[in-house]
Amino acid sequence: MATRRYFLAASAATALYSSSAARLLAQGPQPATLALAGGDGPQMPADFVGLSYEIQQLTEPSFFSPQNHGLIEQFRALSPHGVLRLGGNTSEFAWWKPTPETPEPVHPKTREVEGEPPAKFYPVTSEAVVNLAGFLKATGWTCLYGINLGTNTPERAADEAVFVAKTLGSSLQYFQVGNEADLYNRHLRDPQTWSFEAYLKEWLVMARAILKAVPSAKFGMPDVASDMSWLTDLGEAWAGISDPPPVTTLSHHFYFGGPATNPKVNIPALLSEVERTKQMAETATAAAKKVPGTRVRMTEGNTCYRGGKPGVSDVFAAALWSADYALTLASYGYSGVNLHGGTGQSVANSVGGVLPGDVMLHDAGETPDQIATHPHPFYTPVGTFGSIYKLEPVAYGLKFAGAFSGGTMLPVSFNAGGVNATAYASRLADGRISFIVLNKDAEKDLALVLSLPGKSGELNVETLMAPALDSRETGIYGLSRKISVKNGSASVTVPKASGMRLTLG
Ligand code: BDP
Repeated sequence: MATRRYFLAASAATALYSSSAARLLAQGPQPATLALAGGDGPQMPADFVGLSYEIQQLTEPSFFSPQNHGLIEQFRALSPHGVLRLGGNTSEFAWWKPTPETPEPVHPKTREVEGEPPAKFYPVTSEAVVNLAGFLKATGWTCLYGINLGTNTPERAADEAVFVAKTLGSSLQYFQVGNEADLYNRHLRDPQTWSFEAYLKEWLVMARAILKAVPSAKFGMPDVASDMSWLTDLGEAWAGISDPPPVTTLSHHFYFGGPATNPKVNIPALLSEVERTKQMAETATAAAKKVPGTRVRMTEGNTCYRGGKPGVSDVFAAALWSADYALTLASYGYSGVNLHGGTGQSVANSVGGVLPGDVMLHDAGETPDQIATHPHPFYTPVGTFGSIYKLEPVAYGLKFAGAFSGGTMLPVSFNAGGVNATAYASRLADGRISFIVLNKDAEKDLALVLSLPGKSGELNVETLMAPALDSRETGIYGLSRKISVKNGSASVTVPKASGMRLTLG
């Protein structure tokens, strides 16, 4: 069955190829050149690929559990060694309930603002953490575990950390204390006094309490929503902290735009975003140099905040974006990328109860049945349809980029000849050289000449494609067709709106 499905997929890809070849004759492919620029770039960790879920997902202990075979299968299909990050806006409303008898603590007051969860507190139980441990073992993934900083006490944080560390064992990479603290001025702290300095002070108290109880604990921080100056400030402050807790990761989030009603969140804009990503990566990697032993990870992000935008977040364009975004960050030396998602309910709760994308679809006249065909949230990498789980386009992009995991990024010299395309290369863990070309252009095919001085042989071809940029279907297809390298050069057409991976040998 699997073979037959694969065969059908591959022939669909060939058919797509021929139809784009016909269109290409009409317009003519645009010449482009690609070569290795020399030298080695950063190493891309084997566990670069990651997902991010709300901590509130743990209120359903059967979700991350060794019995949830469908979800385990999709995690493994996405990556054999991924990283599950648990956090999100809901992490500030979680309380640790180690036993059924543990009473609910008195919570501090929070303000109700648009886009943030209302003051509905919920317990995280030891049963959920035990199940999570089994889920991680079954997937081969590790975990970044988020602990409430917004409405917690150091004692409860330490208690939870002890149980989590003991239960997850080597599946726990580190603790993240606080989610998007740069936005606490909205609903959790006094806007007059809240600042990076105030955050660092609170964070140190929590981290030290955890460390005292779990001497092996490691941390990632500051997990900002968007204020990258907090990473710079952290880099500046680090040398002055006496006996700092062990931080392995500087983290930040990234959403291309939002919310769904924002007309600026559209496919052409998503596929031409480059500058902001690069600027953020430059700021973050410069800060990480000042905090010894750290790398940067983009721990939560996606195409469109407040749950994504139908027609942008849940279509093939999101796959080309995620592939490009992940490889850009790998080129900067990031340790990984975690795309946010989960169930519709947990993400709706994280943004105040409703997904703006649902309101949009309803206003556009879609029936509840039609709306239910979209993944919820719209940006989720793994769609949940009842008990069926499915990799969505944005996950295929991350998987496509993830093929370079474990290798060394190799700088390239790429002339795209006016086409909206990007290119990356890697020396894979097995030593083979592999290129990824992402043709994000809606109109132009790329006639690529790949220069491989002194090499001969054949290039294996794998494609990331779909019928159209706004198609809900996406696939990665290994083609039986090989491309020969003659006199150190190979020619291949990369059709518009598609990705291609070319691997030598
Ligand atoms: C982030 C939050 C996360 C939300 C997401 C969104 O950390 O909980 O689900 O935005 O708005 O800022 O979609």
